[in-house]
Amino acid sequence: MDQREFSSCKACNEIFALVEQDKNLTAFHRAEDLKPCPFGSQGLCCKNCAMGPCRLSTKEGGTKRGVCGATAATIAARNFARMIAAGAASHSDHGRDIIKTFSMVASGEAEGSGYEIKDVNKLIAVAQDFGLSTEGKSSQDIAKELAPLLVAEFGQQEGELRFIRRAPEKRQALWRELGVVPRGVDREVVEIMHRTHMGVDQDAENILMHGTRAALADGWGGSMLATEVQDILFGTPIPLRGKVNLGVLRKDQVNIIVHGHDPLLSEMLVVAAQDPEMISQARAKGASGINLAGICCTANEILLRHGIPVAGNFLQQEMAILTGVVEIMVVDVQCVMQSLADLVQCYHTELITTSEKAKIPGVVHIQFDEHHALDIAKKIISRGIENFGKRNPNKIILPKEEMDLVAGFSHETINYMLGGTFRASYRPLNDNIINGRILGVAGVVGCSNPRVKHDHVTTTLVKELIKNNVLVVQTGCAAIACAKEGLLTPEAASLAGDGLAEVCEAVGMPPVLHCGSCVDNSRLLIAATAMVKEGGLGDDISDLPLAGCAPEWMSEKAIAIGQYFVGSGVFTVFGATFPIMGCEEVKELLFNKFEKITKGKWAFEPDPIKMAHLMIDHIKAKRAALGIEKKQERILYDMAMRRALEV
Ligand code: BF8
Repeated sequence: MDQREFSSCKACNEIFALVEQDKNLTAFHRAEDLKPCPFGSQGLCCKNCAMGPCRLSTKEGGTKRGVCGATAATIAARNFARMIAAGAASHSDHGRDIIKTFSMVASGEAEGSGYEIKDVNKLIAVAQDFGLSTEGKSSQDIAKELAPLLVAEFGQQEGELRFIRRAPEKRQALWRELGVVPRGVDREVVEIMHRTHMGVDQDAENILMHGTRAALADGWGGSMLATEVQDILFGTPIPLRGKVNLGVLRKDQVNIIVHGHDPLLSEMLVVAAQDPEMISQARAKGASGINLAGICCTANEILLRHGIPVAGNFLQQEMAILTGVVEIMVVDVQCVMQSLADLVQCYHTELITTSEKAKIPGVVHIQFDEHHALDIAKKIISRGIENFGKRNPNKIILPKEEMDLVAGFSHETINYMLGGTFRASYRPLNDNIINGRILGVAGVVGCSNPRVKHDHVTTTLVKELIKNNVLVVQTGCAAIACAKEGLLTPEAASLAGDGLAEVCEAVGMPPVLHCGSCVDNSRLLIAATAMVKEGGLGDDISDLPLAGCAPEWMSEKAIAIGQYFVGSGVFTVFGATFPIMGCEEVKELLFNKFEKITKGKWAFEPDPIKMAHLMIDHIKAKRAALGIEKKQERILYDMAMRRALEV
């Protein structure tokens, strides 16, 4: 394939135009060379015991059972559930690390480490959710009482997670009726691993119902805890301007890239990169300054809170090294390609791992320690400064592409943005949906995947949605894809349908709202709940004119997210590929039967325009069910009409 077909990102194409095609160069090239296994990709390969691996066939006369007798449905459901387990574990273990640091701050152990409580209001709100009285207590005292309760959520053996009570009452009742109210994520994930062990749960629906429970333990548990406590420690995002794409790297500065998911170290790198002493060290080496930029969700975290530029999304981690101007790439956990270790060998770039959970052979490891976070951040930046002079000028390919964006739409911000400072609420959003200016809301999230044209699927879909007056909320790498296309600017309202454009112009907001990293999909659950609670759009998340999708997904975390949205009553469409397509029975369960059970369901559609219209049709059906299918013209009431309203 022509390399230009790999991506619709202009910066990536600038690099492809200048590098030799080499089958090992990037994930794009390796994906061309390495075709997916036809059994595994359809969910039909079971390697859960040593009698196999067993590969079942969809073909007439092909193998229909594994050595133990397991059917395609059992195998596909087990594989799917294990993806949920891995995804939920990843988000939630990230959350646990954040809470470990919060506990340190609470106990006073963090003195001098650089961490503190930044959002006292959120601390109080979360403490109250946990039943603590906060009246007259200092934030330190509240944090001290709250910390052990937060830690206990992960390992809770019986009962219900606290944040479940944030969901609409009707949803909670349905979960209780179905027996899927989650306990601690540790327990739910362990139970998935048990159930999917050889010879345990062999009923596909039963396996997937437990998968739902574990996914809910992530969305309404581990991920939500991560988001809320990150906001407490680092501040709740508010809209700010930023820049995105490889053009944010600077030829005359020391470029430090943070990559991964955990903001604990990157928050301190933000502080260290602004330290006058570090800047003068950089100047002494001939650089004009220190330029911190991000890749993947760590990028989203520090973009949303500090406006730090984003160098790119998942498939741009290798591209960033290929620019030849990155002094250090510092990584923590998740979505870090092992190929980086080889790639940096050809450049002056130093790759540094920092988590004991995520080491790469042959790569420098500087262990992160919360107690000395700022010192470690400075040490890493000093190494970058030392590296600045080692660039090979012949290897520099620095694309000019960079784009402005607005990010930072937390649930709290949406409240103020649409409701105003004096009457913060979701009323104006609901009203604009009811009157038809906004058709509905779509969550467009997830990764980039070299099996499809990079960024193209996501951006084509989002343009079609906003053209049809669907307000788009985003997280993760999908948000970065749209940011690169300029869709996260207020000016993008010109691409929206008349109704959505009118609302965006009145408020000064983009038609596509960047709500954060992948763990921040929990913000979307809270926003959907706020819409229900505001009134006028039904009494459950499943009543809302709302749909979700991950057009270019690739990670197990995306499956966990998808399942907690489906389990929360949301119609959720995935593109690229779907891991159970070889099994009709599991397809029927996820694509149809789940709608009767959880009132949410999955769909698979790789074509972006068709995907957009599946979502739009769903939104229209929900509007019809609510009786708001027709756009209502604004009526100016005269006094007689007002009197008639009195009851
Ligand atoms: O957690 S969107 S590629 S970076 S998995 Fe990874 Fe996917 Fe990006 Fe963030 Ni989410």
